[in-house]
Amino acid sequence: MFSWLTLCGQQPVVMGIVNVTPDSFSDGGRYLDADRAVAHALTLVADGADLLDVGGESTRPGAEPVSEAEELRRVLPVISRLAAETAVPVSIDTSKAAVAGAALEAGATIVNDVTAGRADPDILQVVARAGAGYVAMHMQGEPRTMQHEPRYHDVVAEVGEFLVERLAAARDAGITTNALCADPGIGFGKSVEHNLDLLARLEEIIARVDVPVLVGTSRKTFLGSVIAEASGASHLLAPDARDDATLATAVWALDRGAAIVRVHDVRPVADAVRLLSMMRVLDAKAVA
Ligand code: PMM
Repeated sequence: MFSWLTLCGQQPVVMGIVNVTPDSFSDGGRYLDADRAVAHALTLVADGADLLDVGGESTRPGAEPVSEAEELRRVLPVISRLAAETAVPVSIDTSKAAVAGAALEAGATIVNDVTAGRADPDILQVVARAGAGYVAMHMQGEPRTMQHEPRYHDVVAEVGEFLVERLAAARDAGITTNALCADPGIGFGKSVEHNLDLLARLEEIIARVDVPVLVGTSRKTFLGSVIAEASGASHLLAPDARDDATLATAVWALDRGAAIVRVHDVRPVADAVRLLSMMRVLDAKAVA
């Protein structure tokens, strides 16, 4: 039975991203071949990743859906090899119940669902039956259109409400509370200001959902926008030039209480987690 408490109860953890896709926004096409994807994943573990998130369908803004057969063809060989070759838990980034089921049989122990069970509600029973971990993420709209004028009255309140409702649906389907994790879905149907508000008021979301919270800012467009505006640049930085900004937001999220950060460039974030954990111990001693 998977438990997030066992994985991140003591200190926060770093989820390394393994995209086996031709079109992800920052690393599309680099690890489409299973050998390359596995080699990359093992490098992330050596860099300090505590878990690996394997995805076969891009969720970048404007992305077209991928068939179940194609998604399975991309992810299954990578998951079965990683389950055999590393000790860290493997998560499958999918919204399809059949892909989740096959990935769990191949050795994954977590399902990361960017639709929080809305795209294919059977996914919740699949997770419950397997005793797997589950990440429920907030998204407004769907990847093809989600960045066309996202609107909220109060983004933090609405994302919090959505997550509470989807976690209840997951519990109703039989997923235990210890197996649940929530994610505000940075960049999924949100403007730059919405993303910054969610980070600034992350503690409100964490207090509301009462399960570990995962935050994924890695290389996302809003970071490029903030840096371009601050530096007066006329164009966005390329995604893999956003790793310093990713580190800053990961440290912010961890300091506010995030339990899991999902990143492409693992090493600096893993170092930051170690340092933050040491500082927390010293801080607690100084107060006592
Ligand atoms: N972001 C992406 C994909 N999957 N899953 C969760 N839970 N949270 C995220 O923020 C998230 C995700 C998009 O980034 P990628 O294309 O670089 O993987």
